[in-house]
Amino acid sequence: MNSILISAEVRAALDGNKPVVALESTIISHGLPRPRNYEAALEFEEILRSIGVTPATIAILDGVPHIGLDAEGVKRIANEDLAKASVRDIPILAARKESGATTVAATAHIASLAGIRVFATGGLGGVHRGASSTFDESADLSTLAVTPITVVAAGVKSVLDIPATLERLESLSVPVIGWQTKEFPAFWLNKSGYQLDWSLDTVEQIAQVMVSQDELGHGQGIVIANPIPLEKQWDPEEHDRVLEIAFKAAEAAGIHGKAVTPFLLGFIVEESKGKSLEVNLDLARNNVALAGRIATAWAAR
Ligand code: PSU
Ligand code: MN
Repeated sequence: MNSILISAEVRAALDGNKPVVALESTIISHGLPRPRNYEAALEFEEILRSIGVTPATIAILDGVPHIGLDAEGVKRIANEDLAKASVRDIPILAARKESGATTVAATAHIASLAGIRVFATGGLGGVHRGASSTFDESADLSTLAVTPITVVAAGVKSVLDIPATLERLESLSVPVIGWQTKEFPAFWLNKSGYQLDWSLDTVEQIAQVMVSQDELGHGQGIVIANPIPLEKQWDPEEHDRVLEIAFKAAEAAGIHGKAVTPFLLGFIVEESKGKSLEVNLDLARNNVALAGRIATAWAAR
């Protein structure tokens, strides 16, 4: 494929049937503040390398979708003001030779074009509150309906409509499997109050479901819902307090559409005096580590 640049490291791992985990760049460029975002990008990659898994951080640089970034590429996604790119933006950025940080949807799509089967993120995009009138639903959901990749996420942020997101994943035939739990997590919080149909306890079982889905599914993805450990979650009362004022601030500032998520995240980090950021980093590390283990089980089967 000439239109995609796969790094030598990722190419070698894929050709050798070694474990590979895709990582998104929007979480780095829009989801985490500088300079922690740069440290986090390096740290997520290091977590994978330390367990023998090849990281494949994905971004569009000067029109070329990159799978696996060099040191310069990681610096660019952390420090440049990149556009947030979803699936529909990829061909346009390519034609215009522009750069973009890939969302879960765009990362999953590009990763799967290269045959990568496991992907770690923080939280999945989902159905926004008020979507029944705004129709604001992340393309992460519709993309997972047609993209055979296993995404490890700590659920969706509680700024979204969690039950509506779960309903949409059901409509789209995307299985949501709790990692050692039957309760869907709420990103910063270990529990959301919403139950799942399925829970798995070992990475080998997840790899086996991936095999079965390849045989019996129609090319959709799988969501592995991985709660942040209870002792590391954000204090639920503080969480509720900060979210309430974050929504009011977004409304007062007239923020709409795809600007809402980055605005709320930034506001919440400030209002929580950095606590939400620490929790965000912890849950992302937790997801990267589990994704690494799933990719290892997948490569070994
Ligand atoms: N959740 C986070 N941090 C993020 C995002 C989600 O905790 O940065 C990003 C992801 O890249 C996700 C995107 O794919 O937001 C969803 O945005 P939208 O709702 O505009 O599709
Ligand atoms: Mn949207």
